[in-house]
Amino acid sequence: MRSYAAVDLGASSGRVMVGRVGPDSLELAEAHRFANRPVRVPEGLRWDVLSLYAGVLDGLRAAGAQCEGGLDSVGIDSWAVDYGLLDGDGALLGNPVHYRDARTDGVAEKVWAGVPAAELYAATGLQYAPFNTLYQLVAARETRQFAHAERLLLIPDLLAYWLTGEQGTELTNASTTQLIDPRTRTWSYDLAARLGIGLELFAPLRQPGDPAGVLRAEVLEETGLTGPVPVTAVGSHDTASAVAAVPATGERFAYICTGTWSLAGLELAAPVLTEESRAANFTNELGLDGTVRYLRNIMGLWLLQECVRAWGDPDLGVLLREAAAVPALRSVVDAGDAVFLAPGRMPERIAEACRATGQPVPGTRGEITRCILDSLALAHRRAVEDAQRLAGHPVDVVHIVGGGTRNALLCQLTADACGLPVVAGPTEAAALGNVLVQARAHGLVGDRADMRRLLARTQPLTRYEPQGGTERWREAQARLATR
Ligand code: ADP
Ligand code: LRH
Repeated sequence: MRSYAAVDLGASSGRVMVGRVGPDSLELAEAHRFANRPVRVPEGLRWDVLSLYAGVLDGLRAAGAQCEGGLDSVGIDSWAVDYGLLDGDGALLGNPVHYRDARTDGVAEKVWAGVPAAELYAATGLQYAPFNTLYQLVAARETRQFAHAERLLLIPDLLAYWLTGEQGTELTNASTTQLIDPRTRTWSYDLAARLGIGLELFAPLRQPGDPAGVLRAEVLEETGLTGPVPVTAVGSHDTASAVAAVPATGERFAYICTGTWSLAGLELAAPVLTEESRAANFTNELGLDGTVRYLRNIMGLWLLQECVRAWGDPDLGVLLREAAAVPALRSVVDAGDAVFLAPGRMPERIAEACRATGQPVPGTRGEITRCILDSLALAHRRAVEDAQRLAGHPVDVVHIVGGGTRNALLCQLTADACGLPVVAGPTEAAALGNVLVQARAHGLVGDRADMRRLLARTQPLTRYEPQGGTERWREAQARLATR
């Protein structure tokens, strides 16, 4: 048995998990979980990256205490696109900007005036999202802070740098910058040159499984770990790690990674770069072993998180029971719509969207929660259908992984909406994908299919069969289409 620590930072919480892997066994235990609370300062919305790093150190200490034989390696994954800037001495220049910050408002239109959106898609395969790193960089480059920057490290790479002193840019997360060509799986040099983005800002690319240094002496001292403890590059984009841990037993599957976001789509061998795919806003992010994560971003449980915050944190279980008692599909909103991206006033914004589409306006907490869950299931259905059509890749089953697997109503609604069986689990998929890539780098597991077989054998999974009513979902979809 070997022990691996997986640092997994989601937009709503961070955790350090311990994975114990043997030739035919895989166990995951939580060492430490901490809140990820962004902070609004006068200049905008920022990640509290020092508090996250403190959570990582606390987590590594707790992980070490759980493993008598010590940790065999550490891997780090987090949400995508965001970064820290370093000066020439390697010091962080300010708190990383949150991808929901308003600084990218209107930036895409300026970029498209120089490089049309169709050319950007052909070169990078990335869906339009205002927060893609490319647009963030264009928004940032006139600032004084940027003028002092000599290095850009994506969030997991920044934490790995603080832990080890070594710098790199892990590929799966680099693919979310919109500066990578998904065919060559390296930088899109022409595009960067046309946009005046200096690629020397980025540290050299790393592949999942590459060594990424060892914990520094001060880190060992602070965490009580005994060295040397290697850090291994994993699919450092949390969605790459989560997709690696989809426990599929064949090729004909779709996945939905549910957490703050719902990321719904397919694992493909090659990118889909057609104009139709661009119009449908599908992205081609890079996964393990030459795979492409062909998916659409859906606002996800963020919609509910923001309502819960507005309502003063009521119990989630109670809300979900209330929602289950509300009649289905009374009102739905477009859960893919970027109008829901920014924080604040979420119950009101959902009510406004229902009013604008001539549907009953949900009033109670239960009704609003139901509207969110119906809307998410509907968006899941659209993404799964569109992905199959656009990629010519039919599926027989939908796998749901991530925090949303704990929401049985959402899983059942998704099965009903898609008209397909849903297999829900694992909940901590990103951490498991992180652990398995470390184990694979150390020769403990074989290829991706072996990883998935091990997951299917060892992890608790729940199956939801569709219970009919597909026609009602089609009708609800039509309500939004005729807006
Ligand atoms: P992220 O990694 O983006 O921070 P997670 O995968 O941790 O997100 O998922 C968080 C979501 O999981 C929450 O927003 C919540 O809706 C859902 N969730 C967490 N616990 C429960 C629970 N006990 N019952 C139902 N849903 C839950
Ligand atoms: C999910 C995620 C998603 C990105 C978003 C910024 O945590 O990494 O894949 O699109 O955050």
